Parts: sequence; structure tokens; C-alpha cells
Amino acid sequence: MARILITSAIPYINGIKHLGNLVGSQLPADLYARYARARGHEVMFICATDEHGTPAELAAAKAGKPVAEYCAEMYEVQKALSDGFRLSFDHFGRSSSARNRALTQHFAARLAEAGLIEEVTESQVYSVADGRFLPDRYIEGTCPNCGYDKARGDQCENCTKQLDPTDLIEPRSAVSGSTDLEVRETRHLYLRQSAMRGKLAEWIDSKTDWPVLTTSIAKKWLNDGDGLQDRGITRDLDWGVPVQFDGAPWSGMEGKVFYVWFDAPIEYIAATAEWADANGLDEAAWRRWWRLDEGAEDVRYVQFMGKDNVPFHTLSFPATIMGSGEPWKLVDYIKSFNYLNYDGGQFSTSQGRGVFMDQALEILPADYWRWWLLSHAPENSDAEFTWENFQASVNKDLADVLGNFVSRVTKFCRSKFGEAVPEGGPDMPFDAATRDAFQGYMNNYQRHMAEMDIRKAARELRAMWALGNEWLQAAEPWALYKQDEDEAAARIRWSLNLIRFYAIVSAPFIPDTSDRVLEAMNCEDRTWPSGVETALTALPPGHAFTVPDNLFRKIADAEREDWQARFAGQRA
Ligand code: B3M
Ligand code: ZN
Repeated sequence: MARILITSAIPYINGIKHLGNLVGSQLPADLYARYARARGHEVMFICATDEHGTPAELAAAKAGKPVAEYCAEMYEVQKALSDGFRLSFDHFGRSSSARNRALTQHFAARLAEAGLIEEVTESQVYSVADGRFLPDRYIEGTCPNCGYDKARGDQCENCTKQLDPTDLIEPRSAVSGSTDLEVRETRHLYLRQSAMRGKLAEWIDSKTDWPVLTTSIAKKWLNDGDGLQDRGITRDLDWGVPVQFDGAPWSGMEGKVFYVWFDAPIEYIAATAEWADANGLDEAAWRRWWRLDEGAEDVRYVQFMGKDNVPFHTLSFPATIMGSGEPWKLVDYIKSFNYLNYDGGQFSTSQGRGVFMDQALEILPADYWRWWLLSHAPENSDAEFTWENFQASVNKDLADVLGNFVSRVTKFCRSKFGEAVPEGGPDMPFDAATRDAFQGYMNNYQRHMAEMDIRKAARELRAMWALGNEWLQAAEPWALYKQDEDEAAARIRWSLNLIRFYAIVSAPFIPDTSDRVLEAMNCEDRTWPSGVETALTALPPGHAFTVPDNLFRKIADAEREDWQARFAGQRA
């Protein structure tokens, strides 16, 4: 048994996430957490809301609410949705917590002691009407390259040219539209990441088992990008962790906050402390996951995230940890994801294009989405959600293969033998070839799950479902029943056991269905099967069960077309 610390990138507080966000970190992290627990490991699975920064402030202003109130409300909304998708976090924290404030200021103090923080004077655009400095992306104007009139100060969305705010023609505030802008000087603190280049490079080089997607991004930024330039870690904003060092001020930094990307990853640690607080546990309870000198030496730490978050997790956050000079746990493995596109384009939060977490649960239960998203996870390349593909996958894999097997077997048993596992015929399940094929799929499934090869794992699981169906088709207990009732009883007994087996091994993908099936099978023992053969004799003759309602319903063509039109854009 191992101890596994699992974190998912923490979603921004401003607004409900779409399915592309979900499959890029939280959902695969949940799959892995569930699998690790099922295999008997001690797991700490952490996520949180990322509550600081300009987007949170502006979203609150748009909603006409004080930002703290807005964040508290949106936290509840996001928490309810993660519960709805059955994301099994041990704790879902908040980056605005007192724990994170203290830890962020603690790390800042250690970095300052190590001489890794320096003061820099910058020129920045100030909006007189808004009474604030504007981050680059909140300055809009006409693109000097293509003439697009809604180009942002960091980039033109239309022609993708990278811009500086001063490049824009007729710049205006994206907050108020005001053109009363001036360039003012402001002082900020920088983290001297460049001083840690050698250490970071050595560390990344030692991670030879990381996925190519992760290391390629890390190395790109390390070697030829701007990723290791010294980085501003403070902002002229009201909302965030106040710039203090173990509670002590830094002259000239009054009224400023730490940059959201400085405090957000520290929230992984803070949320674990929040977990201890919420459960009435002491400091040692969370520190044993994070401090190498207090028990974390034997922890394996795995992070899940979308590819755009990789530089922050391979360079910036490790720089914070290493630079602190304290024995905090560094990540052992980073599983990163490409993007999920939506029906011929991209998911778009601003345009309301695609399916968002709340809408998904309004139209179908979580397991339908979990199965499709995980079995099509954007691992080696970007993936695309299409309604046709979703419909086909639900109707075939879930309804025709898994659902149908459970329904046929339990109903046939009830009608011929009653609602208990029938007795008679040979003990030995299946023929040897079927058993071996099963065991082969099972071995592959376990290997892929352990290696976080999600699509491959889904494929092996689907193969186990399909093999059961094919076998049953050929085994024909319904035809056999008239000639050889004992043999038919044996085949139904193995099939009922197979249902229980499916419920246990499929649980990381489709946990609600698994619960329903195990309840119907009257089975509380969820011990992971040690081998197919023993698993298929677990339910003895005479064991009572009930016939569950249909596990999955099919998606009709008309419904599919309806949804396709409904989610094409313009979400309210
Ligand atoms: N909130 C970006 C995102 O949701 C950011 C991740 C923080 S992880 C520490 O993609
Ligand atoms: Zn342009």
C-alpha cells in the first residue's frame, strides 16, 4: 500500500466550467483517485476554487456583488457541480482561505530571506475613470496589424499577433470603455526564477517517466522561451493575498496583492490544511502529506492539468518550493491534457458555446458524461466532442453492451430461477479461452490505470463488457434451459457474478451505476478482484438479488438534434 497525493488544477471562480475544462484535470484526477483507493492505497485528493485575480473582480462587478460575496456564492455553485459529477475530492478548498493567505505569505518570506525577491519599477497603464491599473488583457483597442477593433493589450484574437498595450490604436479600458488612460510608474516584487534555472533543469531532466506533453512544454519554456525570466509576483489590485511576509509589511507594497498564479498552486498545500481543519485534525495530519521531514518522504504526488497550466507547474511553482529552502514535497508526476474541442470549433465560455457542467447534468446523469469524456480524453492530441459520437458511444457502450447484459441476465434469472443466484452445473466458470481473454483485458486495464493511460484503460474495460456480451450470446442460457437446466443455471450464475465484477472494476469510470448495480446485487464487498476466476465465483448459489431498473437509456436522434441546436452558443 502506497500513499498517493493527487491534485487537480484548481478552476477559476468566475463562472461555471465547460466539459473541456472538466476533462482537462478534475475528471481524470478523480478517475485516478478512485482507482488508487479501490486498490487499497491511502489517497489524499485535493482541489479548490482559484478565487483571486482580475477575472474574479470583474465577474463580481458584473454580477453587481462585492467580490468576497460573489466568490462565496460561486464556490457553492462549483462545489455542487463537482458533487454532481461525483468528483471524490477529500477536500474542495478555496484559495481565498486564511490557510492560503498564511502559507502564501510564509513562502514569500522564505523566498525573500533567500534573496530571491527583488523590487522592480514598471510602467503600467492606469485608467483614471476606473481608478485602477489595468492588466494588459483589460485594455482594448484596434489591432495595428489587422485592424480588428476588439484586440486586447496582450494579443489580437483575430490575427493572433502578440501585442503590447501601447501598440493598440485608440486604446480603451475593457472594464469601463473609458479612453482616459495614462501610463504610470508602479513598483512590484519579482521572483528571481532565473537564479534557479540550473536546479529546475536538473530536476526536470530527472523526470524521465513524464508524459511527452508535459516534458516538451516544460523544456520549451526552460530552454528557449521566456518562461524562466524573473516574474512579477505582485499586482495593483484589492482582491487577493495582501503582500506581506509572515505578516510583516514590505515598504511600498501597501495595498497590493500577490499575483494569482503565485498563490494558486500554494492552495494545493493550503487546501490540505483546510481538510485537516474541516475534520478536526491536527497540523501533523496534513503536514505528513507535504513535508518531507514530517512523513511525506514516502508520498507519491501526482498532478493533473490542462497543457496551458504546465509551465506554472513545472517551473513557477517548483521555483517557489525549491526557493523556499524548506523540505516541501515536489510533484513526482504530471499528467497533462490537450484540449477538447466542441462540434467543429472550440468550447467558448464568453460565447456560451458548448456544454457547461450545470447544463450537462440537467440533460443526463453524470455517468453518461464521465464515460464519454474519459474514454475520449484528449491525451495524445486535441479531441473533439460531437453529438453524433456522444450518442453512438452512450447507446452502444453503455446501453447496448453493459446495460443490456445486466438487464438480460437478471431478468432471465428472475423468470426461470427466481431472484437468487441459481445452483447447479459446473463450478468452473466459462471455458478456458474466455477466462484467459478476460484475464488479459483485466491485466491490461490495471496496467493502463496505474499508468494513467485513460483512453487505453477505457478500451480494455469496454472489451471486458463486450466479451461478456458475446459470450452470453453464444452461451444461450435461454435456449439451453429446456434441455439442460443445470448447465443453464451455471451460466446464469457466472453471468450474475460477472455483473458484480463489472460493477467493481467499472466504478472509477461510472461510480453511480456501479453503486446501483452493487445494491441490486445485494453486495457490499467492493474488494478489487484478485483474479477473474475467483471473482466469478464470489456470489454463491442462493445469494439473493433484485433486478435493477434499466441502467442507461438511449439517446434518440431527435433529442440529439435538439441538444446540438441548444448548445451552439449564446448561453444566457
Ligand atoms: N485556475 C487555470 C485554469 O483553471 C488556473 C489553474 C490554477 S492551478 C494552481 O485552467
Ligand atoms: Zn489583429
